[in-house]
Amino acid sequence: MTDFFDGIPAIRYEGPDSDNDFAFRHYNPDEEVMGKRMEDHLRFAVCYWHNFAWPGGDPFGGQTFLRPWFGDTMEHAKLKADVAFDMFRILGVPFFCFHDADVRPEGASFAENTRNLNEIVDHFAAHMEAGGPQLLWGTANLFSNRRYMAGAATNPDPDVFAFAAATVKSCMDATHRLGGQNYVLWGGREGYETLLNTDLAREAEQAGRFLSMVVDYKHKIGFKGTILVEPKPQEPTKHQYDYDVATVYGFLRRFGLENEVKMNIEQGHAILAGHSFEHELALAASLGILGSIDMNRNDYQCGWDTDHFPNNTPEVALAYYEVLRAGGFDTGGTNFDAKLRRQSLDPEDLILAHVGAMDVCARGLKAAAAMLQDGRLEEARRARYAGWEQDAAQAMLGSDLETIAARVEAEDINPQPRSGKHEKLENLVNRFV
Ligand code: XUL
Ligand code: CO
Repeated sequence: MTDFFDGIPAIRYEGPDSDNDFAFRHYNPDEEVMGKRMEDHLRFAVCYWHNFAWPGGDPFGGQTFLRPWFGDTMEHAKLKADVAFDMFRILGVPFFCFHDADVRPEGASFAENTRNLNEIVDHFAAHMEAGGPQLLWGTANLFSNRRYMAGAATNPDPDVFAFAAATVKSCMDATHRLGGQNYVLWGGREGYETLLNTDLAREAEQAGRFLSMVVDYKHKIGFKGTILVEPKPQEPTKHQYDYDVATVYGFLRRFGLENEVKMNIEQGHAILAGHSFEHELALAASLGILGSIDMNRNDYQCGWDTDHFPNNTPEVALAYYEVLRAGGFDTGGTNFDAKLRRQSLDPEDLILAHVGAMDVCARGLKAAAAMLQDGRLEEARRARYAGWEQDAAQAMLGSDLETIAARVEAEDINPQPRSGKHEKLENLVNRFV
């Protein structure tokens, strides 16, 4: 144990009437919701990068956080890991997530990067065996280093493709070794800044081959976790290829990967793409590719990827409604890809941010479960399509335009519009959130 969080107790559930900042009011890991423990529904994960690697900079100012583990040596990296596992224990989270670049110093070569990564992976394994959380997912940072400024898999330089492929291999090995439940690919700079220098067809082929190799390697090493792609429409590039769930699904179909890869859907990315979070979740569920979620919102006025912790129960409730409707998480979970505001300097700020976020998610989950158990929303949806349950309607789908036209004429079919009951359904939702 380090002394970074000295004086901060392990967080426990004390119920909604508690006045203790360092307690959960709603997140009660053992409480059953729809026959399953809350912890097993939500599967919370703390992310390494925003909490332990981000120095607090913004486009107008540099570092604000002064952390004792900031530095480029393996000793710094191990101290960082020790503090991270202290925080995981205080919060009682079952999972964490990391990129290679969050956890190890940057080496002078691929070989040195891999040596550094493997040494930290051993250090993680010791913490995990001593009762630390499990790994929800691992991933490679293929966007921060200057070598990736024109992309990784989609780079015009084949040596960058090679370096990225080798790096992903090393990160999949690390994830496999730690028993990770998923492996994530977010295409950080897979997109373009200007069409004037970009060959769209070539870059899509490169990205397709790259993802196919990732899937092949997963099977080769016997990794049982899920490969997840995380969509985002822009930032850092002007246009990212993995724009949203629909776009990525088309890409997966094109390369025959739709049964191999699922989605890691982030609330803030959904909104940047002009969708709601629940839209992206419902669409992924309808396509059979809902994998995991990054539960972090953006500031609605600034319209950028600000990675705030969630604090809006009604929004979160609609998201978990889609997750529960889809049968809940399998290998996925709720990762907080969220960061403090840069004035939040104190160690306790890291803890309180997660306590609030976990409570908001717990409230959202309970509201979602209550809506589902109440059943009126699903009954209204079923009733709206009830006509399609009739034999004639089903037969029509296997028919043709001429036959349908003849039936419309013979039976004098003349449809009468019916209310969609939009406001009634919103009022119903508001009784639960
Ligand atoms: C970037 C983002 C990433 C991915 C992992 O917006 O969300 O942190 O979650 O690379
Ligand atoms: Co994310």
